[in-house]
Amino acid sequence: MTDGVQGRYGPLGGILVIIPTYNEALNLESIVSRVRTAVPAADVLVVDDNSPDGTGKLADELSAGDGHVHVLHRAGKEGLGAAYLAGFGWGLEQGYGVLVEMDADGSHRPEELPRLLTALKGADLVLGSRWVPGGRVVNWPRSREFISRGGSAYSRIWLGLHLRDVTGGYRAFRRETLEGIGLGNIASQGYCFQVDLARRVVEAGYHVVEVPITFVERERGDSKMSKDIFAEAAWRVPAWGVRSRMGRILGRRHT
Ligand SMILES: Nc1nc2c(ncn2[C@@H]2O[C@H](COP(=O)(O)OP(=O)(O)OP(=O)(O)O)[C@@H](O)[C@H]2O)c(=O)[nH]1
Ligand SMILES: [Mg+2]
Repeated sequence: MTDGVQGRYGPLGGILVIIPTYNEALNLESIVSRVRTAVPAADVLVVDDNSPDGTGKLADELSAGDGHVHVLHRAGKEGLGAAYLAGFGWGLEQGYGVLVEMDADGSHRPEELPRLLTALKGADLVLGSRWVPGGRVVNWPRSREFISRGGSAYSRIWLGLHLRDVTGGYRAFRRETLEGIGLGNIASQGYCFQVDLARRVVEAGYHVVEVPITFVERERGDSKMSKDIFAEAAWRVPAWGVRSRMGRILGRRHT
């Protein structure tokens, strides 16, 4: 446990690793088997948005061969955020104590998951972080690193967050944290979804720990990054910042 929080955190409970997929047939088998090897006690939930490349069928085959692997099929592509919300809903309903976010493309190395889980023993949320000492990215052009660091800085400034990696998607939540922030009114999708969750967790007063990770650029399959995902972050983040500052000013007037 980390300093000052002894006794605050209960045991972790069952672990569910949620992997959203859209056209990840080239990556799925490898990532699932790496998770199962790295943390044999963890279950995996693949959330597939009816991928045209047959990822969903492949997920079913993996599930048929391993009782720790589950699949949630969704009718069509609705974005990363919607897929995670469906996965969180499923996992909370099934009673898991820890819900992990992980990309299917190998960028989030399952071998680092034990370190995230150890940190979660003394935290409400653990962020796998590229931008704390010890964290790094492999095979990223400088331009991509610039955009990612810039996105975190943008979110930090607008939202007053103290976190270094606000947009990353390798995370471990205690179930109480997800229940506490309420998932009902989240509409954000791509990077924005990750920023949205982080700011809600911080605003609710939960303890967040950043653990350094080595983020490896995808080797196979296509990125789902798009201009829309950037545009969404560009307007939503300032809107949250202004709203939360207004709320604080108005709240102070009443006290
Ligand atoms: N279910 C579902 N999964 C999605 C959707 N969009 C992206 N994903 C998955 O979310 C994860 C992250 O998407 P990526 O395309 O790797 O996005 P990224 O990591 O920002 O971009 P790259 O660095 O270029 O890989 C991957 O596992 C995708 O398959 C979606 O609409 N639905
Ligand atoms: Mg990726």
